[in-house]
Amino acid sequence: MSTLPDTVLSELELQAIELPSWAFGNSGTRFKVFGTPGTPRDPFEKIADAAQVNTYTALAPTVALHIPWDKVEDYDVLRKHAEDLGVALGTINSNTFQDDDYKFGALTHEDAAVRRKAIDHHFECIDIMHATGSRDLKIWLAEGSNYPGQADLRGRQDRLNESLRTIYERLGDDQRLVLEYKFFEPAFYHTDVPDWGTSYAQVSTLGDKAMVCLDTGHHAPGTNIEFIVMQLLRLGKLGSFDFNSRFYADDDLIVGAADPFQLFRILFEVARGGGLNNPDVAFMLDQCHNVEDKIPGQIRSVLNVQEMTARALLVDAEALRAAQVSGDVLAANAVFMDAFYTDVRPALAEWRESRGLPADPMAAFAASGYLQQIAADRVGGVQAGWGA
Ligand code: PSV
Ligand code: MN
Repeated sequence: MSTLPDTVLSELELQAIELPSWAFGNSGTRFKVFGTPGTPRDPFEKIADAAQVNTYTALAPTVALHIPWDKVEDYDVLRKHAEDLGVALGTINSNTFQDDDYKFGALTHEDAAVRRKAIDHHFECIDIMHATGSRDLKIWLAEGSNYPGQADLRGRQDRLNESLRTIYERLGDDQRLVLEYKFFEPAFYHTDVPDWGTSYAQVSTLGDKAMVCLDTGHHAPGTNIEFIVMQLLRLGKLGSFDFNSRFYADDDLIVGAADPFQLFRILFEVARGGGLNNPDVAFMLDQCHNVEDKIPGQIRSVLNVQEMTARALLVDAEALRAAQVSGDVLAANAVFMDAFYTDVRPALAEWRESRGLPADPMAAFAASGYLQQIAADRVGGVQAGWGA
């Protein structure tokens, strides 16, 4: 395929994928964190690196922050810094998973004082959102238990609802809350928000400004994630994606790396359900680059999303529908697979060039010397890590 249809290009032109600030810091496993020369030492340097991704792809105009990892004295200054680099500050992620008080829960804790502390943290996040101009507050809760009988499952669900309501009521008119689910980790027996159904049950009681966040790595192996995408879009409650890929657990690898076909299927359902370039559905990455360079890792990630979106948009909807209606199983599957197997890379390269972007953003970034420059410049200080 040498060119893509205008209908596809007009959708691709609007695509925006938010980058996680923490992807630019050092990260690793519980065994070892390998440092990289030039790793950012503060949120300003993380945003400078994120802006590089947008410069070479025009796909990543916003950067998500994690609080307290990205706390700064003055958020107006950080906001201005981002704008000067051609990007904006995006989703604010709360963090109730790294404080001793939260050992047995935060928003679900038995002790009202601990719940109050966790709620106050979210109030602080909302204050930051006002300063950064962010719309979304993303909440992921590391809450659960390890042993049967350890916790009162029902009571925790009730306290969670009460805490979320208190946070929700604090949101501004244009702000939203997105509640992320994850089936296990750090708790191994039960998790308080383990699945989309629980997130949906919780946010549905709050109101229109509360939505579900779907992190692609947060499902049991074999889960049909595109079915969940379809259902949440159908219910009007798919607020955002945390894109990444996984082989085993919550691996946080480059989106589309482990299973490009799954990413294609997800993006097909997004497009089918009206979720593409729909402001209600935020596309974000939630990844860590443990052994590869971080900026090229993010460039590769946004390109993977772009590529699979293009392929998903190539599905011949009429032919697919006709085959489905007539019960022609193999023809329907062939229409679907034809689009998946279409190599759109040459056409995308040509299209990028026509828009004044590099045909090959990975090569252009590598040739820019930016990585060598930051390795030379960022000497001294403490490199930021996942969690700092
Ligand atoms: C939890 O595993 C999670 O997916 C949440 O989105 C956190 O904010 C993020 O990872 C931290 O890396
Ligand atoms: Mn996530």
